[in-house]
Amino acid sequence: MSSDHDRYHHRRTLTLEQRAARCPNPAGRRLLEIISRKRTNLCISLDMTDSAEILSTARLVAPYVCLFKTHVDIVADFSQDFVAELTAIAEEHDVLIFEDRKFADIGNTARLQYEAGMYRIAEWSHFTNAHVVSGPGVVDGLRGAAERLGRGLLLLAEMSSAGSLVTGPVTELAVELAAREPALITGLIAGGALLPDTADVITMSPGVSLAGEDSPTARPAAGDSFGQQYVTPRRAIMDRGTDVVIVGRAIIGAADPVAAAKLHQTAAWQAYEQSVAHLQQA
Ligand code: 5BU
Repeated sequence: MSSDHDRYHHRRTLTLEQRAARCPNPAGRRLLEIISRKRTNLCISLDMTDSAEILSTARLVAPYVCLFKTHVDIVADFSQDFVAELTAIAEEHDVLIFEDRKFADIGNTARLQYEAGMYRIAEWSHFTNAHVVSGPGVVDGLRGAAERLGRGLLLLAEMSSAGSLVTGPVTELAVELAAREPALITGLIAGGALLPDTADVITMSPGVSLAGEDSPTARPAAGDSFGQQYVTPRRAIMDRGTDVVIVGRAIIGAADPVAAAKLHQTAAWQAYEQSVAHLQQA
């Protein structure tokens, strides 16, 4: 546990509501407002390959989440109608959309992948993310559409998978770029907060499940057969200072996804409230 505290900024000096008021990125501000209003810092990862299934699950879990995370390139019957329907559900339930595209090419190619092709991600996704392995140019490629449309960019600073090489200088570059330009780079994808909360950078963490490795009921160590590693919402939020937990199969793969969404929402929100309790007393 002490290594979590050494690595991550787990101690909060601001509530998420206070951070909304000062957030320099329009999508980030909206997200922090939604989180505070709906009392949910849970992002659902809608990793299904059938559009009807994604839409029906999105409808069911929408009241309990702040963000729908998509991988549109796995949708077998992708269409702009699908996107329009997902957007309508999101608007009705006060949810934003995050296409987990993980751009990783040179800036000009990333720009085309973001704006063009059959997906036209920039047009509908409030957030998208990028690796910085190719250098800072990828951010400049995404900048034009992001600034024009008020989108938020998230940089990958850490990954949840075993043996990840998103470490060392890659992590450092992502953190440096986010710290320098929070009006464009709304956040970091990481196991926990790599910057203090006054940096106006939102941290989102995948690899979260109530059956995470620190759960008393996890037997044996939680994960999947492809190297995914899980921690509980409590560890990600309280010990590692993350803001938003990203949960996929622990909800969409559950026998009752609505019940699982409620359980994850409650656990994540309670952990957040506990992590700011000292501020409200002060
Ligand atoms: P899961 O079903 O909760 O394991 O899904 C996790 C989701 O988060 C899935 O869509 C991944 O692509 C995504 N993810 C991740 O698991 N780990 C990472 O480091 C990053 C993204 Br970045």
